[in-house]
Amino acid sequence: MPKFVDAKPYPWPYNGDLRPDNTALIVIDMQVDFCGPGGYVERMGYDISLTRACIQPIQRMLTAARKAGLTVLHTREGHRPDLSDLPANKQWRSRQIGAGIGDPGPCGKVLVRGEPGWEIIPELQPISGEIVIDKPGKGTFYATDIDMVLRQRKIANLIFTGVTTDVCVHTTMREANDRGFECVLVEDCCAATDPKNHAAAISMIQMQNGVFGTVSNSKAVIHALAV
Ligand code: C5J
Repeated sequence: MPKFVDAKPYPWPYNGDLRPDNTALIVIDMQVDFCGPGGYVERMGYDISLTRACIQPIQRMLTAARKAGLTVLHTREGHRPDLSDLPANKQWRSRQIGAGIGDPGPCGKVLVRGEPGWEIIPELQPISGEIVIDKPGKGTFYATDIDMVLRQRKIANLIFTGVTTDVCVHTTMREANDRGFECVLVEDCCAATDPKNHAAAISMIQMQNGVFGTVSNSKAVIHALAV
């Protein structure tokens, strides 16, 4: 019996093959640096109440995904403590806006692995058995083993949540789509540093009858996982 999530522009997944063993929830970069006080995003001058708005919806999604037995993955953007994997232009740009990656701050060195700012926020801590992917870039498929992990588990469908909608979530969704994964972005479980960019990112997914996948909301996804 085919099973779909209500989504726009098309019900997801395209083929109705929605099962716990072929579907993963991915929670992108819900780290102190992106949604905590004194982290990277706040130091750049953005309002973290925007990036924090998706915490409760993600908590609900996590509860539903765990109950349904989905694979759950969490990602963390961050660099090696010696910064040997930090491109010079990325560091330069971050310094121009006052939040130099690798520089000390209230949450330790910005976006550096092992520092307090790099940790996943307490509200969304992974539990035993969940997969954590560390990535040096915006996309989760570049310089990581996520593709191998997903193929080993025979995952076909990916549910996207996290921050920021227009940067790491979008980049990862595009990468996954190019690799043949069937993607849905959960609108209220994602957030950006600028609501206009969040809306634009959603609109970009929905053009061309879902050029990178489709868009749903936590209520619809949770409902589909429960039936
Ligand atoms: C950004 C991210 N926005 N996680 N990273 O720099 O989206």
